[in-house]
Amino acid sequence: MIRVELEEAVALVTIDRQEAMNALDVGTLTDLRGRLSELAADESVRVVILTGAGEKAFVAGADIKYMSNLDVEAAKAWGALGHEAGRLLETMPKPTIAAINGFALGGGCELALACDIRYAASTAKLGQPEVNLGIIPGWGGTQRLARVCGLGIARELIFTGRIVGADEALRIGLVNAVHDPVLDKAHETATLLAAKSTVALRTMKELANRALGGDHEENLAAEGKTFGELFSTKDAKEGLAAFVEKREPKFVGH
Ligand code: DAK
Repeated sequence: MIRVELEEAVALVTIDRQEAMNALDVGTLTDLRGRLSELAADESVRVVILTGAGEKAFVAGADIKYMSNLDVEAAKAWGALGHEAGRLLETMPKPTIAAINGFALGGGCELALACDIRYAASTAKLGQPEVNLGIIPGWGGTQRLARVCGLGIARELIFTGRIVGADEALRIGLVNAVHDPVLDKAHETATLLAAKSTVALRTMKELANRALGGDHEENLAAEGKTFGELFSTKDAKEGLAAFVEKREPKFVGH
């Protein structure tokens, strides 16, 4: 089951399947994709936090019992469903924050990797142990772990399946901070971001998503063009004027 709680402009999405360490079966993942799609389109929601229910797990992966019976076609569809959820987190026009409250393994680590920011509780354990099941990370782990931690670290972690604790995750850049309770840290950042210009955040996210791919020259050109275009927005005028007038800006999102 997926719970969505709205508090002002922040949506807290909780994956709740505690009897299986919040592992994702078809129903839960389909539900998650649907809720993320709604939140992506909902302009009243400015920031999305993703977490797991209970104290033990964020998400302990894709459901291994379900996967043990898949044929090739079903496995491809299962991979596509996870990719869709990851792409929503990665591309929705607002920041996404993973609050990693315990095990984030396999598909769980991959969902966290698709978020813009990751915070971990000190008890968190992260990794891509798929190799121990004779399979590979199938929801973005072979790509996004390298983008977040660098290719050398990513290769070691996906080849060995080694699980890292919160402190090592912080050291290798897999998480942005370690904090207990982790949801407090996620809410603190979400509140900060919710007060910023939504059009500036959306535009930065789009550009940052291009940072490690495509043509560098073209990406810089896109930044330059978009930077100029933003000067037509009320938020840019307001932000610049507020600084000059020594007051707090009030952003309207366009
Ligand atoms: N799937 C299904 N059930 C799981 C599960 C999982 N990933 N993780 C935990 N559970 C279930 C356990 O089976 C147990 O259920 P019962 O036996 O009580 O019915 C219950 O949760 C409690 O777990 P434990 O008794 O094992 O609890 P412990 O505290 O002893 O251990 C643990 C916690 C998280 C260390 C352990 O449960 C564990 O190692 N779980 C598996 C972690 C894992 O290997 N995760 C990666 C899964 S692979 C692809 C698409 C997707 C993927 C790959 C390819 N393509 C289509 C190409 C994704 C792959 C994965 O995510």
